[in-house]
Amino acid sequence: MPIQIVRADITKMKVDAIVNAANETLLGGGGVDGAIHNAAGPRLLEECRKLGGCRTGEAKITKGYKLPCRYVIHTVGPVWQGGGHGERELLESCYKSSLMLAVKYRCKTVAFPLISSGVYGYPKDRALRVAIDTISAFLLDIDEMTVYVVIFDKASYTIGEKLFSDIKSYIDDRYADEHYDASSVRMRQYEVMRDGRFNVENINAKRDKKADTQSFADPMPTMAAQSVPLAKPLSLDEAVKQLDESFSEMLLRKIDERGMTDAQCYKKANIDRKLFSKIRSDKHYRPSKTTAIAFAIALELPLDETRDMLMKAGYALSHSSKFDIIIEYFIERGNYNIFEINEALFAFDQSLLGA
Ligand code: AR6
Repeated sequence: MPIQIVRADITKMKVDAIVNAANETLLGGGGVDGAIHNAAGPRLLEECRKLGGCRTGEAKITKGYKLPCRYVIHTVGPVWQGGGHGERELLESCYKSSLMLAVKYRCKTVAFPLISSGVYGYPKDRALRVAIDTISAFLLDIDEMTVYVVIFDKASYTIGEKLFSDIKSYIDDRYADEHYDASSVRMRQYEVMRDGRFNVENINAKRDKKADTQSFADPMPTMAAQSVPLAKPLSLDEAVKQLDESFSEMLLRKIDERGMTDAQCYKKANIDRKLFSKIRSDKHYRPSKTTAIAFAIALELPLDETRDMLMKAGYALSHSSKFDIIIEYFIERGNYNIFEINEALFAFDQSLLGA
């Protein structure tokens, strides 16, 4: 997944480069800067002394010393002064300058803290938005790089924001239906089995062999049973033959119908090129649920088409899963920004979209 939001201590991350939220002297300080210097050992400071400082919005690179990463990219974020003093532009520039250095040093994996969002006072929700927007725009032109946005202290993070309280009440409303939904689906499944009609689970199991490694537990994986044509009992062989367009075929058809290029689609889906190629070249590829939804979002499919597409991969959306309800929330509002969706999923401790 090209961009991942993770909760971690950045000093522990085994990536090519971590980014330090430094100050203009580059001689260390508190917050993440202090933690990085502590973990790297005194030779980091020795190298920093030779750099002659760094201007706000710019970045410089050093080795990682005792850290598990190869490099530390030091950037200096703006001090928040209410938002009217070019803070956003300077913060964007921190991300861009750091990423340019990462490319120059052939880094494939880079981890950023939320620059300026601690001592420098940039509101965390806005700092996260700037991080995600800037990194995703940068990655449009770069393949094969994974960028981690590291959130350290979740308690203070965005959950109090309006968007999230809206989502919370949306979830609360939908959860009310949960028991009804789950039991009615189980009942339909039971009826299908009892009538001796073919068992979709067997077919799904057969296709599961091709599932990618990042599996995602679907709360009701057999819900696909509802829409399978059930005119007369079929043997398993016959049933398999009747499986119509596969996920991969549907995906490629929709990309064409929308006049998108493959790259536009997988980038918008936050999926890396390698995984996309696998799906493209294997007609029977069965993606994880998060991957399947990521493509539905990239294609801006309405809810019914999203459901169809998920069904092709053996999944459903249900009201007994917070994850599913959050996805529904965004699709219903026509908000197909995968990074915003991921921020919300992250805030609710759910798996993120993408690979
Ligand atoms: N891993 C990941 N994120 C962290 C960690 C960690 N170990 N520790 C803190 N954070 P800050 P700034 C988060 O204050 O606002 C220093 O003194 C933290 O929760 O480190 O850019 C410098 O020398 C917050 O979200 O950096 C400068 O003088 C984010 O990192 C000044 O602070 C950034 O918080 C820079 O202030």
